[in-house]
Amino acid sequence: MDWEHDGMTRRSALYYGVSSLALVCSFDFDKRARASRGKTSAAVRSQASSAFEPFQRDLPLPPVARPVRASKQLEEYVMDMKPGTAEILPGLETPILGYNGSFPGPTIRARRGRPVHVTQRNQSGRELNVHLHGGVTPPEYDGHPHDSIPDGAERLYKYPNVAHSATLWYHDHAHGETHKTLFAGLAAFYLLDDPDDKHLDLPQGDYDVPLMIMDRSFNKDGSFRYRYDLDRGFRGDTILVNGAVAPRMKVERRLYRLRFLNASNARAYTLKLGNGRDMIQIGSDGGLLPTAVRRKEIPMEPAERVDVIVDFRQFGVGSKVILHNEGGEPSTSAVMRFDVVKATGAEEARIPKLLREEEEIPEVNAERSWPLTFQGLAGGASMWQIGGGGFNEMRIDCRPRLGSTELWTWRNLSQRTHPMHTHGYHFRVVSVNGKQPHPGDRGWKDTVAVYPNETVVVRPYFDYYAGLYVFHCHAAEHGDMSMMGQMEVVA
Ligand SMILES: [Cu+2]
Repeated sequence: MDWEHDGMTRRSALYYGVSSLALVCSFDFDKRARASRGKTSAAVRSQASSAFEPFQRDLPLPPVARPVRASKQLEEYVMDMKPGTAEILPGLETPILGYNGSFPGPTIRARRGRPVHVTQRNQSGRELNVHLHGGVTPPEYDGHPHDSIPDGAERLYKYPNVAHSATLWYHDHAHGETHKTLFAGLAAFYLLDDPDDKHLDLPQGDYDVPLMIMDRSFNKDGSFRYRYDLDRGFRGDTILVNGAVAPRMKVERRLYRLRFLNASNARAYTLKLGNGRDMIQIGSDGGLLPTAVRRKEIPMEPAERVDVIVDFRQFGVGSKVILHNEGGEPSTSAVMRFDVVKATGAEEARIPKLLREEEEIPEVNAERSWPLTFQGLAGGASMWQIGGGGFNEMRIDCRPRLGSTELWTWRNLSQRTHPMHTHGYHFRVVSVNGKQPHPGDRGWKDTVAVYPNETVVVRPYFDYYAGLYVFHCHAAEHGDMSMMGQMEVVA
């Protein structure tokens, strides 16, 4: 497998300045993909429009990973990162790169207080690593971009599961390559539950549904079609949920917990249910909010998670309720549809008012300011920068003290949105342009949208592990080139 820039290598693309070029790339898993290059999804659409019609397929659920060994103290998994195929468009096989060759990858269901060990075997033909996004993980298992698994090798990742219950996900974080590997399919859920949440009576089992939202474009033979755009990041013309084109899902007239994850390279969504029906937000990146928040629209930048409860009892049997992406193009405005059917049993879940007590956190120990800029370079190339510099593995950008909190100011001096992500630690959003953040953003976060010309102040809490971690923009094309810094948390 390799990655093409239509004859232009990444290096020469950088030399000539990718910012002004829209490079057409094809994810070249086999000869058929290569032969069909040049055909866009638009062409496919005109020939097989039904494949792209929304609501033609039932929502698939990602497979659930089975541990190879499990005890009360530990669960152990073995996974292969390898090529596979996915049936996304009827009758066509889409080559993907996936955990166990599946797209999306297998969901790991973990329990707070019980560690999970995952042996990741790299059979992909390229260097990879694994980042548990939102995980509170010792640095040696966090997936630092320069800490990779060579092709043919394997690596044991140990996740202690010490933090609160939350919707996490894992994905590749190879240096400079995430925009390709994430796009190719290396993404999966990691749902961390906490037995102490049981008293909340949240919807469970079939009524607790992970929804991985992403955008793609396709070649005529069904292979993914990628277009490099350093400025805006990749924008596809087709929305997938759990790997199906804008699917439909039968829902009973009862409460559902929906766990939204934006696993797109760079596309943001504004989710709206029907003509603006209530979604009750109960969680964000770092788990449950202090109190539930009623929302009619939910903006989601890449890598953000939002957990909501939807009360489908407000709809009659036979209702078809569309989840829209407000502000999407015509082909990217439908995300999925809920088809309401009769409830099979009594409702056991409820919508709790109080979800989690707000913790006291230590005083602010230091303040830092990070301007976010698009910098022209000699030779006409450009790069995204944090604090006036691109990523340099030899440079440590800050050294916070373990056990402290700090105030970090993201100042976006560019015309694009940057979803800023910290590894290893969560933060609270203190202010957005000097104002209080939206109540849905007042829980623990690990990724926050910083819109153009906006100033967002966050307060990271360096609570668990000392060591070297990265922080970066999660628009994959921005983070790779090279909007990323390093922090070394010192004990
Ligand atoms: Cu960015």
